[in-house]
Parts: sequence; C-alpha cells; structure tokens
Amino acid sequence: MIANSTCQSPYQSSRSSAFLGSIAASAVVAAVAMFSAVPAQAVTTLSVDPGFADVLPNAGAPNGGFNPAGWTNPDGVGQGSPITYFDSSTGGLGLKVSPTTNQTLRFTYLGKEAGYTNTSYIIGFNGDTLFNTGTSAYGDTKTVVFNGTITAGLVPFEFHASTGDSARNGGPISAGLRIAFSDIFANAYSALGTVYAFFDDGGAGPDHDYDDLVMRISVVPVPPALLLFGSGLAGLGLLARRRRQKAAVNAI
Ligand SMILES: [Ca+2]
Ligand SMILES: [Ca+2]
Repeated sequence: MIANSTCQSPYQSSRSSAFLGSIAASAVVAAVAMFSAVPAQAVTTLSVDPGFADVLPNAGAPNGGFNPAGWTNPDGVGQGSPITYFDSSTGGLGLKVSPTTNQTLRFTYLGKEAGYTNTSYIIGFNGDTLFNTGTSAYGDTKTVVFNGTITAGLVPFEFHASTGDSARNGGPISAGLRIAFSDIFANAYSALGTVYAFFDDGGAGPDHDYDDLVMRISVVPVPPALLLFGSGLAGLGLLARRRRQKAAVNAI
C-alpha cells in the first residue's frame, strides 16, 4: 500500500480523496434517507389490565407464602408486594403490550416452588416452550420476536401444569389457577418496561402463593429501525477511517 501510495502524484491523491468524499457524502444521504423512510416507532409499553388486587403472601401463609427457590427480591418485589391477579372469571384481561405489532420481548426464568413440573410457553408465533421447572435453570433467558400482530395486545404466553390444567394470559384459565403480575418497572433490564409474572398452579389445594413458576418479562429496547440506522452509522465511520488512513499514507 505504501509503495503504491508513494508513486501517486498529488493529482491522483486529490482525485482519490474527492472520490472517497463523494462516497461518504452518498452514504450520508442514503443513511438519512433510510432513517427518514422508516416510520416513527411508537414507544413500547407494557400494561396490566384491572383484575383482582392481592399481595404476595408472607411466610405465615400456607406453603411458606411466596418463597420460590432462587428468588432475590428483584426491584424490591417479594412478600407483601402488591400484585394484580387473573383467574377463570377474567377472560380477555391480562398483561398487554402496545403497539401490538412486531414486538420483541425478553423472558427470564426466576424461580419456582412447586411439586408439579410446570412449563410456560409462547402461543402462536412458533409456540416455543419458554421454561420448564424440571429442566430450566434460574436466570435462563429467551428473547422472542413477535412478527405480526399480537391479538388484542395480550402477550401470548401460557402456564401449564403437569396436571393438564393451564392458565393463558387473557384466558382461558382453569378453575383454581391464577396468573398474577407485579407493577411495571423501569430498571437495569429494560428502561421501557419490566413486569414479574407469577403462576399459581392450584396444586395441593388453593394456597395462592404465586410461586409455582415465576418469570420476568421485559421490553427489548432496540427497534430494528435503529439497528439499521446504527449499521449505517458504522458504515460511515468505516469510510471516514479509511479516508483518514489514506490521507496519512499520502502524506508520507
Ligand atoms: Ca410457597
Ligand atoms: Ca401455589
């Protein structure tokens, strides 16, 4: 490279710089046009419909109250924390996401205290199993891209007990089972929204301790449009770097 460059005349060097400059300018125009062409993405929000108010029960409640193994009170959520729960009478209500199209959510398995082997999985979209209390490790995370429309904005997941009973966000929920949600938080996991989801499997009587499978659901904050724009900026940075290197070589 250096040998070639030292043979360059000032005229050639000037032409190279002009050429690179025109490429960089074109890239700027392309990046701006691409960003301008992407519709403004509304901020993603999570919300919990009105359901029944309760609190995570303390240690004096049946089965030790809310005491899933592995629980570390994230965001201060633990025994005594307010929750909203849904049961067989609350069809159509639950955890919602807005806007309802093309969302990415991250699910993290946080703990369980259950004799049954419970699972959670995504409905539709590819039906993936999220977590299994018999095989998943605390802290396991799955990121799910929901391409298309999420019906009624209800985050499409379901808890399943080994009894065959199940509880779907937005219903149906088998008699005696419950789904509950914490408040919505902005935290280290997501500035746009995090909620803790609790499953009560109704096993061994109605203890309602909400710890038969617990997971965190967070909005993934980087929309694809920004990723595209980011790659455009990276391309511009590379061009600028190459231009500086070329100028340095020509100066030798
Ligand atoms: Ca318990
Ligand atoms: Ca329970």
